[in-house]
Amino acid sequence: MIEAAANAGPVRGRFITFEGGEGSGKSTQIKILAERLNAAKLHTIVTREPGGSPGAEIIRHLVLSGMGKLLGTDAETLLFAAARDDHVHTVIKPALEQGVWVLCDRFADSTRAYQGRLGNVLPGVLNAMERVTIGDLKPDLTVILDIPVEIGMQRAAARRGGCAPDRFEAEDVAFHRQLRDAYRDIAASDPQRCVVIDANADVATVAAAVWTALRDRVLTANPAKEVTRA
Ligand code: Z5A
Repeated sequence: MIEAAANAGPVRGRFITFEGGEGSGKSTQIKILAERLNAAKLHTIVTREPGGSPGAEIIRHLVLSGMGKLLGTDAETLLFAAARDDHVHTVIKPALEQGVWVLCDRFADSTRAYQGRLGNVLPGVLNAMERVTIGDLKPDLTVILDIPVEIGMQRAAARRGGCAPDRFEAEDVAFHRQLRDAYRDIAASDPQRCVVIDANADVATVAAAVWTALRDRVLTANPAKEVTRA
């Protein structure tokens, strides 16, 4: 018994991803949730995709500048995958293994929505990339912030001020409508992992809904998991 306890690994941190359309409030809500978890003494880090590690941040710059688009959708998807591979292996997995909670602004569902649904990259290609980059790493919870496209775009434009839109912000309303549908479909296909939250409400109301989802689906529903090493 004592020997078993001595051999037990640390408790794995939890992996929570935030997804949604442009201006849906992911960054705002992640910050609030991280403060709340850290205040509750659950060591929490915030990260993002594309990016989150030094190598992946270089790729982020490349992709959001529009350079990736010039290479074609498949090659652009490979850039997102390369960024994710570095981020997962140098930041996310090490943190989880140390018991740290990881809140990530966008993850693999963004590739499914943007490159898969909107870019028509084949599911087989996306599956193969996921096998390499994330393996069996699955978020404990994915919060999908759902907002009418026009409101999300207005929020993003207001925040941008006079700055030029990036590669994806520059897409039209029809693109962003399809994106919203893609996220709803992802949520419907994996209801255990995903929760859709109405983001067309004030910040505090959305934060309360996020907290309720986390409490019900992660804090009380899943017992602590020990780190398993391959
Ligand atoms: N992408 C991809 O194609 N494939 C992939 O695999 C991955 C990503 C991982 C990254 O963009 C782009 O890369 C993204 C998809 C693509 N394209 N887009 N568009 P990014 O990281 O630069 O940006 P983003 O992820 O799209 O997020 P965002 O548009 O910057 O917004 P947000 O984080 O969801 O929202 P926010 O910054 O918290 O809020 C936006 C503004 O609204 C801000 O002024 C807030 O103060 C305000 N706000 C927030 N909440 C509220 C409420 N409740 N009421 C009123 N106002 C609010």
